[in-house]
Order: sequence, then C-alpha cells, then structure tokens
Amino acid sequence: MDVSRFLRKSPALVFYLLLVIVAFDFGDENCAVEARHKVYPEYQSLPAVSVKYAHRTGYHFQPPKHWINDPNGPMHYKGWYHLFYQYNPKGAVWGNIVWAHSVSKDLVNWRALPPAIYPTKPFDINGCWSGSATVLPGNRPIILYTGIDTKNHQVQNYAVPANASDPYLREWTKPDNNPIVDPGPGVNASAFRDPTTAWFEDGHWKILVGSRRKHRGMAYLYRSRDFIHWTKAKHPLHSAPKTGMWECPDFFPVSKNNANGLDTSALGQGVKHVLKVSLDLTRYEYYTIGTYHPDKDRYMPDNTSADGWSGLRYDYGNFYASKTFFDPVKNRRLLWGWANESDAVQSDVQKGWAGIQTIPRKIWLDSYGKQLLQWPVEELETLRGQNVHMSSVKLNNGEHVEIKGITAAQADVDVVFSFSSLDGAEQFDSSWLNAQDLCGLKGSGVPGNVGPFGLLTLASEHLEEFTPVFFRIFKADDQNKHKVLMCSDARSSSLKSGIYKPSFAGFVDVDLSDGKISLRSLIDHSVVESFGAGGKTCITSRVYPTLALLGNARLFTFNNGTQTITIETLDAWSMNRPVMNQALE
Ligand SMILES: *[C@@H]1O[C@H](CO)[C@@H](O)[C@H](O)[C@H]1NC(C)=O
Ligand SMILES: *[C@@H]1O[C@H](CO)[C@@H](O)[C@H](O)[C@H]1NC(C)=O
Ligand SMILES: *[C@@H]1O[C@H](CO)[C@@H](O)[C@H](O)[C@H]1NC(C)=O
Ligand SMILES: *[C@@H]1O[C@H](CO)[C@@H](O)[C@H](O)[C@H]1NC(C)=O
Ligand SMILES: *[C@H]1O[C@@H](CO)[C@H](O)[C@@H](O)[C@@H]1NC(C)=O
Repeated sequence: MDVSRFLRKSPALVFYLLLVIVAFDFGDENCAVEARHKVYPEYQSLPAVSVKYAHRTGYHFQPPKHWINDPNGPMHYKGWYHLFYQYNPKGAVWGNIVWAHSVSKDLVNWRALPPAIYPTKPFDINGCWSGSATVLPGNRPIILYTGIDTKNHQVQNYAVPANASDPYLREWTKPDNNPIVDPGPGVNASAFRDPTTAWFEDGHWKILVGSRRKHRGMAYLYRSRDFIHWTKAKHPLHSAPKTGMWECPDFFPVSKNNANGLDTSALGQGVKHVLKVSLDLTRYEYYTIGTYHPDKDRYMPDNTSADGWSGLRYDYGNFYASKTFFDPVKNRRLLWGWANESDAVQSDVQKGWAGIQTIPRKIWLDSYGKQLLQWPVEELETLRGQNVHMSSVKLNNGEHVEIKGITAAQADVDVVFSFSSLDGAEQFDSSWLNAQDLCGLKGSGVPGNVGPFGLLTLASEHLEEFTPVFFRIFKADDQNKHKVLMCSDARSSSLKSGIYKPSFAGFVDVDLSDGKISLRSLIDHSVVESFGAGGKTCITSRVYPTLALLGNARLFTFNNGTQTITIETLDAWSMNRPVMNQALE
C-alpha cells in the first residue's frame, strides 16, 4: 500500500514540528535539552537510494530501510506475535510517522505487512504516534494511539481490526467517534501522549497517558466502562518532580513468587507493580517497583526504588520508549525497546536506515523484590550455530585471549567468571554516584585489582578498535560490602570521529559470596546488548567499527586487574540470520 499518498497532504506537520522543538532549562540540573526528535526537513522525505550493509544487524529487528523508533502495541493474536512500530516510510530520519506492522510465530523470524495506522482523519491528520494494544475479553484486540489533530493537539484515539478473522490483522478501522480522550482543561495539549495497555478493575478499564505539568512528570489515569467513554481520575496515578515530560509510561503487575508473567489486570496478594517512564529530557528511562492502591487510584513506589533521575533502569545504554506485553502462550511478560543510532545524521541518510528494536526480553521480579531481571527470549537460541566452549581458563593481569572459530561480528556469548578473593579490591569512593561517570574514569585500560575483566567485543585484530564489556569490583563501607560496576564502553569502538561514543555503565546489585559473576553479550555488527549477573544490569551500545567489520571482527576475553580471573565456563555461538521483515505475500 502506498501511504505516501496520505502523507503528501500534511505539509503542516513539518512546520508544526519545527515550532515545537523546545529547548528549555531543566531546573537545578542546569542543562538545556531539546525535546522530542530532532527534525531535519531536508532529509525526512528523502527516500534511501541504496541501503548500506556494513553496520546493518543480522538478527535484530529492523525493516529493509528507513527510520524506526518506538515499539508500539505488541500483542499475541491467533497464533501470531504482532509488533507495530513508529516508522518513516519516506526517509532515514524521523518524520512522516506511521504504525508499521510485522508478525512472527517465534519472535525471531518476522514478516512485514503494510502499515496498520497512518494519518487520514481530522483526529490524526498531523501524526499517528505511539500507543498500546489491549486484548479485550472474547479475544478482541483494540489499539489506543496518540493522534495529532487538525489543531495540532495530542489526543488519544482507538482503532479496531477491520476483519477479526484475519490472523494478520492487516487492516485497522479508526471509527469516527474518535478521539476518545482529549487533553481537556488544565492539561497541556502539546504534552499528552502514549496511552498504555488497559487493565480491568472494579468494573472499569483503566489506562495511563504520559504528560507533564511544568517540570513535573505525570501519568494521568483514565477510566471507562465501555472503552469508548473515558473519565479522568481526580489526580494522576503517579507523578514526580523535576523529571519533565513522561513519555511511553508502562504499568504492569509482576509476581512476587516466580518468574511467570501476569496479565495486565492481575491484582492481589502475590503481586507487586512496576511503573516505567521514558524521560524526554534525558532520553533515558527509569522504573520503580511499588504497590498499586486501586481504591485510591494511587501507585506508591517502594522506599527501595529511587523515584526520579537516578532511578533503576531496564538498560543503561541506547534503549528508549520501551513497552512490555503479556505473552499468554508462554505465560511471560516480554519487553521491547528501541535502540537508536549513535552516528551522525548524515551517516544515517547515507546508509539509508536508522534504528533497531532490541531483542525481546523476558522480564520478571528478582526474588528479593528490589529490582527486575531480564533475559533474551529463549527462542533466540534457535539461531545459534557454530559453538566454541571453554572452561577453567586463567586470565592473568594484562592478558587477553581470543575466542576463535565463530563469526565474532554476529554472535551470542555467555560466560561465567570467578575470582578467589575480594580482599584486595579497590576502595569505593562514596562520591562516585554515577556509574557512567565512573566508567569514564576507570575504563578497561585503567589497572585495578578485581577487574577490569570481561569481553572485548567487535574488536580489530590489533585492538585499534574494540567495545569492552566488563566488570570492576570495589570494596564498600556500607552493608553491601562491595560495589560492582558494569561498563559497556564505546570510546574505543571506532576510529571514526564525530560520533557519540559513551562509556555506558550501571552498578550491579549482586551477591558475590560464591566468587562468581556472569555476563552474556549479544553482538550484532553495530549493536552489543549485554546482560550482567543473570540480567540484573543490562546495557545496549550502538557502535560503528571501521576495521572490526564482518569477517574482520574478533572477540576476546581480557583482564586488566592484578588478581587472576578464571573463566569458569564460556560458550560462544555464531548466530544465523532469521527471516527479517520480508513482505508477507
Ligand atoms: C477476513 O479474513 C479471513 C481470513 O483471512 C478471510 O478469509 C476473509 O475473506 C476476510 N474477509 C474480508 C471481508 O476481507
Ligand atoms: C506545553 O508543552 C509544550 C511541549 O512540551 C511546552 O513547550 C509548553 O511550554 C508547555 N506549556 C505549558 C503551559 O507548560
Ligand atoms: C521501607 O519500608 C519498609 C516497609 O515496606 C519499612 O519496613 C522500612 O523501615 C522502610 N525503610 C525506610 C528507610 O523508610
Ligand atoms: C589493559 O591495560 C593496558 C595498560 O594500561 C592497556 O595498554 C590495554 O589497552 C588495556 N586493555 C584493554 C582491553 O583496555
Ligand atoms: C540516541 O542518539 C544519541 C546520539 O545522537 C543521543 O544522544 C540520544 O539522546 C538518542 N536517544 C534517544 C532515545 O533519542
């Protein structure tokens, strides 16, 4: 289907977006940040002439060309997983956004369908932005999304399948009684978007919509008996000062007792709740774990979850606008996130594409209840090919050992490291509040005692380029006794200059009494997705090697700490290519 036909009619969108890019002062943080996506009018309707393959991923979700951002409305319906996503059909930068649509039987092989939702009506003529799917009783899917209307207001619309017998749900109808939620008095119509999946409670459906009031981030709560008429609750479900616009809120229950996922409406004794928001100001997300009080229309984060800027993150790297859904097939909750490019916008235009979705992750509550755990879906393992196995290999100070025999540019590595003692570990300085800054200070080349040790991914033969993913363990004064830093450091990832090469990092809240720590990395040409300590801390880096490309990429383990580290076990696999978004006939 040719959606450009519909889009040609909305040049107003371009002008509007130029107007709404707002630079504003963020209170005490004193940093001016541009809100939302940067707009490049000269590129946004410039179709790719060709697609460059050097940095394209082998097994991550991406369309054949052009720009993608937020994952939208994931769900399972009649045997198929559906993933929609924000997509520019006309260029490799943000613009002309539609809901692109793909389906999969296994979350690994994907088939592309025509866009499901695109601007056609007064309530979405200037944009079809992010939203969620809810499967109503009787297996009736419904999508809620943000439309930009004729007045350039953000409103919430619904869409239903045109033919519910079609398992691919190719066509969607946007009824004329839209919008069903408008900002109303007191709500900023330029900051009101990204409706959640609905949950059912006490005779009502409930949803959240992200917003802000001055510098306070807000999740407005709405209720409805029929999914069509919605009433705003007296106060937001939750809000937090100085966090700015809350994009893509996600609110869901997790089990206190096991790793199974729960339907979004689950409530009761064995249940905690999670609220995640994407901060437009920082372009990072954070989540809290807490208690939902449906009678009071309130959510209260636990006192162990920092609520704001320094909160827990699903991922400490390029990971944004994420969304979970309940997978009834395997009783699990799955998480999708968007990993944007880190190169220059001109490079995106040249390569003809920008943005990927991360590998879907199973997500559940850690048994001690203070954080979530994440792990790549087990289906990914069907792509594993050639395997290399190692065990009981010592890594002395300054050593690096190559893992040979796999395609290092497209691989899955799973390793368990051990150390004999933490007695000599460096002292942690309590002024080191920010993990990313600390990684910047103590990179893989800064000698330590227990660490730095880990993997050198997407490395060139003589290490002119490499992206180290590693741990460094400190002694701490508090009751935890130690502090573990995990880094995914892009600073040496590419000889190319002028690209964003951050030293992403997070702390790992892990019990080290068994003297071991694990690391898994999914390496895929321009992305390294890493899971520390069984998924306690996750970091995604986007990198653009110039030498460590394709067959020239290598993988090493390394240790730059004085204490010898042992590789207890290591498995690495070449990863095969799935079917990635070929059109479904
Ligand atoms: C609805 O979908 C079913 C299953 O794909 C198909 O057989 C039927 O022809 C479709 N109906 C219409 C009106 O398109
Ligand atoms: C409403 O939101 C827009 C976009 O974030 C912002 O530019 C504007 O200042 C806000 N208006 C008020 C009154 O807060
Ligand atoms: C945190 O809350 C728990 C109860 O949920 C309470 O036992 C504990 O004392 C609180 N801690 C602090 C520091 O407030
Ligand atoms: C290990 O440390 C040495 C000395 O600082 C440095 O030359 C080398 O590059 C480091 N290795 C890594 C992987 O950073
Ligand atoms: C991804 O790109 C980098 C480099 O341009 C920006 O610094 C990030 O803000 C951006 N992230 C998101 C979520 O847009």
